[in-house]
Amino acid sequence: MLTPDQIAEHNKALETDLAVDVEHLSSSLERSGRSAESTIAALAAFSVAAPSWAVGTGGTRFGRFPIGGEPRTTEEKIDDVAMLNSLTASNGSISLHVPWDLPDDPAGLKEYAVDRGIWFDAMNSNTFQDNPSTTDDGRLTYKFGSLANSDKAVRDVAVEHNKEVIDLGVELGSKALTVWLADGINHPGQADHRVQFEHVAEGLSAIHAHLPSGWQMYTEHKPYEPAFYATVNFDWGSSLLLAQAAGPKASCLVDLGHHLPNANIEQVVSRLAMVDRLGGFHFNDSKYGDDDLTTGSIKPFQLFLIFCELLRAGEGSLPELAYMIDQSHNIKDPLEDLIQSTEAVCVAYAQALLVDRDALTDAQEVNDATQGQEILQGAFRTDVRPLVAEARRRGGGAIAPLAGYRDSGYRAEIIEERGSESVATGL
Ligand code: RM4
Ligand code: MN
Ligand code: MN
Repeated sequence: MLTPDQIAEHNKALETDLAVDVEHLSSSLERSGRSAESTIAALAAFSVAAPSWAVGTGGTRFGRFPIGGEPRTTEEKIDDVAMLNSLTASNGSISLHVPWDLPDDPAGLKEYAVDRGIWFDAMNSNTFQDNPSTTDDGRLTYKFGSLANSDKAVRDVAVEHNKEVIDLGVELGSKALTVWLADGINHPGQADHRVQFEHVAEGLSAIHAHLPSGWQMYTEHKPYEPAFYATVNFDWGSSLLLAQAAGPKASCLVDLGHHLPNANIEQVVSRLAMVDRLGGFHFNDSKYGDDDLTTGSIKPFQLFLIFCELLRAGEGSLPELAYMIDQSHNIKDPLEDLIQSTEAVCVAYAQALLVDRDALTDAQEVNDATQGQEILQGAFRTDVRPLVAEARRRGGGAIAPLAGYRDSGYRAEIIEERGSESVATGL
């Protein structure tokens, strides 16, 4: 990770211009009664978790092209996230995926992370791949599902695995478990929708019973893939039913790529928040399906509207949810993609903070659709990047994190250290 001195050196050349830009934007916002300072303060307090499975290169079923220097261990993944956070000052945590991450010495790993200013966000279980240690040395398989499997022995090991992930999370200081299941049906007639749902509900409630106090559990829906005809937890409605069946500490996690085309995700967010079952996000962007593209690169307006709904739910402040990035970096340097995604999340958040919510409510009350749109567009079209950069600078990060990353030579350094052939665990 970059030292404060290195960051200061990078910032030195950019500080004067940034101050001018912030000043200019502040006065233009003030003219319409909005405050740059409060936006900067809110941004400075915001952090989005980095996924441990996305600091290596992603692949498709057609191929995978390792970038070089991919982390070989969870410690090296933490090093990458610490590097990212030293630049962005907004990625203070890592979300682990088990067994892709399976530390021998959890206490040592926790210390390693703490030393680098990183904490552990939600833990992710994995019952979408067979894992000899959890599937009884290969005798049992998740080929036909995990919590939904017709074989009780398989369902039991899947529950057991989730409990072990919680136990590991407790040792690391995490406070939540995210359950994304691949369970579903590939061929009509293969299994019964209702029976599968009931099995999953029962399994989730057994996992829920294992949650320590202060813990949360998130159900993450996805319409298809790897099951191509039906997925048990396929939409927010099923996710809500499953969270309700699991218990009071369960809520729904919205992965932005896990919706059928044209789904109104901001409305999904509104509904889940309304019933107090919105748990968190996996940020990414999507053109067709679970594309895991750079957040904000395809539908930035949607991202902005999602943040508007979040601020609506939190009455002007961001609710305390699990905010994570979940992406697959197939051709870009993963750290560069995470820098861009973090910037996009912060930009959308800042723009949403600029919405005059009282004026919007007034316009809605008199059915002034034109004015309602003006208010949203006015905020969305504001170039808030100086505020985001200023928040980063005040948090000890780089004014221009992408340039800072490129100038640092980090990738070349880790290729030297880890080799050009290393392949991180993940998909
Ligand atoms: C899934 C889903 C999960 C993630 C896996 C790797 O599509 O998004 O959140 O853990 O991919
Ligand atoms: Mn996800
Ligand atoms: Mn996904």
